[in-house]
Amino acid sequence: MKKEELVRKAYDIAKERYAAIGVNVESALKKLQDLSISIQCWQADDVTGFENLSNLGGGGIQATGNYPGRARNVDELRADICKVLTMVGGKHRLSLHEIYGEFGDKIVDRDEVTPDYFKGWMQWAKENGLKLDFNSTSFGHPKSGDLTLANPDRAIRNFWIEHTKRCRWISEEMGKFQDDPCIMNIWIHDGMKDLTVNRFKYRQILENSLDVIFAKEYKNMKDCIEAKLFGIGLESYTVGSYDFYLGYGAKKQKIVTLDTGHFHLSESIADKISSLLLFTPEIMLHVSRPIRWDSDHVVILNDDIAELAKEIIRADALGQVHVGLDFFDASINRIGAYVIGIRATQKAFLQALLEPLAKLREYEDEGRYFERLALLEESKVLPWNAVWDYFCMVNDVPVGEDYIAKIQNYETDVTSKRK
Ligand code: RNT
Ligand code: ZN
Repeated sequence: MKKEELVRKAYDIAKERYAAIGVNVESALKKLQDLSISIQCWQADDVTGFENLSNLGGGGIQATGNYPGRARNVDELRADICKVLTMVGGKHRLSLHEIYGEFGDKIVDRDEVTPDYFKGWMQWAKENGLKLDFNSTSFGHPKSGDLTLANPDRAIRNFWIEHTKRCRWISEEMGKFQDDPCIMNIWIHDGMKDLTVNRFKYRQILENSLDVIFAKEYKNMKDCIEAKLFGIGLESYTVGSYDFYLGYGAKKQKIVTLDTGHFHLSESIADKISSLLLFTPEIMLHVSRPIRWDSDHVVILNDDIAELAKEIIRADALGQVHVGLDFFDASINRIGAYVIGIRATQKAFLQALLEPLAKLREYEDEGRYFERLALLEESKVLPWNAVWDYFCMVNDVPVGEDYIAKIQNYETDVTSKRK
């Protein structure tokens, strides 16, 4: 039997099987089709960017590995993203950092950046059916140091305030251009390596800096603030901790970004969804895979992401959650890393969308906890994979492991030639 026929047959059977437990497969597929994932541009080049500033230092993030073929310029990055898009179904977004502007040979410092450097990106995104999201960049710069927006030194602080304001302006222009809000994330590494006694002071400064940055209201962009547990070299104290940003977000109605690598490893990020939704306007996700620490491994379909997707669906919150990715593995084929991570995220949402929720809720309401656990357990092995294959087939992207060969070919023809 031809693969296409097999996929279709398995899908038909799966559909019936799901219908029997009250799950509408077609409506699940429709929702998956509409799920736009914000793809991180920085997996393509190991978070290097295209600035012409010489001294890159500070900031507590780092890609590990030196697999050949990273994108070295805007054109290569775009080509790589286009390749990735041929292997994942659905319409997606691209998340850019400020350091990915089209600066050419110019030296454009971070407090000088304007929307002009992103006009080309906007046009390209439009032509390729992508929407753009944005990030300010406070790491990897001579002025990064240990403190940026929380720096008591007024000159350094103002430099970063100016940078972040300009990033909001760029985001606004992107949002306007694409007629869809650009989601702008602010993550800063500010912290200290060792025992810190002025914790209160730096947090107060950060609050003030954010207030100044957010003073201007925009219509076509949305602000997100991302907390972190610690950074490399900044292990003892993080100014922008989760308590800090959750408090700020709840008070000032800003979106809190949940990076799945930014919490204690036994903490459930899934459990945070239903709390945040009560007190902050929306949620931004940075889906990542921490191994022992915030290692930013490629996302795979594991329990953490499966639970996270389920909590979003159970809270009926797809409309309020922006699903972004944040992993960067420089030790394997980077196109492959993207495709694995995006598809894993989609699989997690598909599983969640196929959960027999009505029945599970009924059991819970009636206090039938054995039945609830049994159905949760059995639904793990319902034929969701047949629905997944079908999704890929109708989206005209590789079914199953068929993408491996495509990525190998791209490596032979393109990325391996980048020296
Ligand atoms: C760092 C944060 C942040 C970055 C990107 C590149 O720990 O997760 O989101 O990974 O902005
Ligand atoms: Zn992140």
